[in-house]
This record gives sequence, C-alpha cells and structure tokens, in this order.
Amino acid sequence: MSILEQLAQLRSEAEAEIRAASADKLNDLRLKLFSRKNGSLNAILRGLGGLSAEERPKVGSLANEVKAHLEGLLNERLEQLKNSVMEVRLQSEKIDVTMPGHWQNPGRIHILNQALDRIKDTFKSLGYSVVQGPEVETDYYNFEALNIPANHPSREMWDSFFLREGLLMRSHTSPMQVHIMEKYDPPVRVIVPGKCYRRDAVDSTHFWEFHQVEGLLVDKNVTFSDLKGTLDLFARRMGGHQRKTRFNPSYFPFTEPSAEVMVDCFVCNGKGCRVCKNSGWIEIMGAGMVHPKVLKGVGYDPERYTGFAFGMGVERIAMLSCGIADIRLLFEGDARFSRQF
Ligand code: 2NM
Repeated sequence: MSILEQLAQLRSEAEAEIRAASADKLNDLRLKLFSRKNGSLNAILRGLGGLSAEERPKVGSLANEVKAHLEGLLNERLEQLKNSVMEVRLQSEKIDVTMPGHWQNPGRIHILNQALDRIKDTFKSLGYSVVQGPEVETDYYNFEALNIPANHPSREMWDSFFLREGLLMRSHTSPMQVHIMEKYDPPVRVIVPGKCYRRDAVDSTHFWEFHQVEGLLVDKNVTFSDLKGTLDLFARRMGGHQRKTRFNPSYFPFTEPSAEVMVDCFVCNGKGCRVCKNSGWIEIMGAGMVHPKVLKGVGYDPERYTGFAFGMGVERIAMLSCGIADIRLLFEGDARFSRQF
C-alpha cells in the first residue's frame, strides 16, 4: 500500500474510532494516533524517506491535513461528550423553583415556661437566687417543719400522694425553703420554682400535677411592708405599671400574719368583668410573715430575724395572662394550642 493509501486508510479508520469513543478512551486514542514515538501517523511518515523529492511535499501536506482533520474531530467529540454529561447532570439535578415551600411547623415555648421565665426574671432582678429541690419529700419537710403537725386540721389544705412510709410527692415547694434555711444563715433571698402534686379532683382549675413558685426572704428587720413593696413591684412588672395590689387577711400554718394577694383586674382595670367575676380584683398568690415556729425549727432566732414568704401557682398566672379557661389544656402537649401564644 502506498503512503497516500495508508494515510487515507488511517483517516477513515480513525474517524470511525473517534466517533465511537467514550470520554475516557479519547485521550488514549489521541496518543495512539499522534504520539511522537509510536503513534500511527508517525509510523506511516517514517516511510517518507523512501519517496521521491516531488512526492514528499504532497504526502507531507496530506499528512498535515489528516492530522488537523482528526484533531478537529477529537476535539469535537470531546466537546460533544462533555455536553452530554452536563445534559445528564442538569436533568438529574433539576430544581423546580415553582414548588411551594414546606411549612416548618416550629414549636413555641410553652406558656407555662413563658410565665415562669417572666416570674424568675422579676425576682432575679431583685437579687433573688433561683433554686430547685426534690419532688419526693419526707413528711417532716412537707408538713412538720412548716408548722403543720400530724392530725392537725390544717393538713386538709393539702390532700397528698403518699409513697412508702414517711415519703410523699411534695404538695408545695415550701419544703425546699426549709432545706435552704437549714443550710444557709440569713440573709436568705430565694425563689423556688417547681412541680407539685395534690390529690385533687380534676376540673377546669385543678390538676393533680401543677407548678408553683415560692419565694422566701429572711434578714434582720424584715417587715410586712417589705412584703407589700416586693409583691407590689411584682404585680406591676407582670401586669403593667398601673397595677394595684390589695392584701386580704388569710391563713397559712407557716405564716403569721397571712394574706391572699389581690391585683386589680388587668382586663377591666377594676371596673368588673367576667375574668374578675365582677369584683374588680383577682387573687394571684398567698403570702405572709414566716411563722416564728418555722424559723425556730431551722435554727434561726426569731428575735433576731424575721422574714416573708409567698407562693403562687404558675398555671393560674399563665391562664390569667393568656385568657385560658381550662388548666387541662396546659398538659395536653397539643402544638395547635401552644402555637397560639
Ligand atoms: C405560700 C403562701 C405563704 C411559704 C412559706 C414558706 C416557708 F418555708 F418559709 F415557711 N415557704 N413558702 C408560703 C407562704 C407559701 O404559698 C401560697
């Protein structure tokens, strides 16, 4: 076969190979054709020496033409393969920007915790520490130490869940205040938020599990006026600067004197409405001066130290501030409920 015929054959065979080549074969093919050492084109051109002077330039220019043509085809094929790879990728990664967004259904801070956070912030700003205590307590800390002796009628106020001998689920957080007073000398300034348990019949305002925040301040020369000033400030921080408080005489075994703390109705501003049952006032907590017997029981000298204490139901505060009529809604964990606040 003459060199010209060999070149023509190389050309047509290479064309077919390039057209069929996959992307990773294309570079091998390029080397196989054009490699200086062992490429097919150079193998043919090695026969150039045996040609006459007039044939040589013809063959040379055909060789250049074949080379340029095949390189063109190689580049074209490479481009074509790249495009089809990109095509496949674009198809598989297609994003439909007209699709509607997915609603993320975010949670909310439960209104009990919202109320609790506001209560804690108010007392923290007055220098109170926030402490928590155990939910299982002994009869001594839940009752005896708080001047509620066994068989005394005042125990009626707390119908409790009793565990094995001498233990019960705490019916208020007051036992923790006793622990605090036993452990620290005055001055003491704490609030105790926490879960409490009472064997109450469930209705729209009672549940067997509920939350309290109780506060305690003991120091020299603490008077009922300090209690009034503190709770007055609390009422205004929670319900707005125009709130007024009223202290009605009441009874707790662990305080003397004792009071129920009323705030003028924040819905009708004291005019009378459904929320305050037309009285203009809403009860928000109980309070009083810590009973000398309680102070003596923890080793404080009631002649040197006096103190005040107060306790409120967090559910009640949350229900009042959010206008919720049934306590059970707070314990159902229904996101549709929580989302509303
Ligand atoms: C209340 C009302 C009045 C109270 C008393 C004490 C303690 F431990 F110091 F004696 N802690 N909490 C108290 C006083 C709680 O809740 C309605």
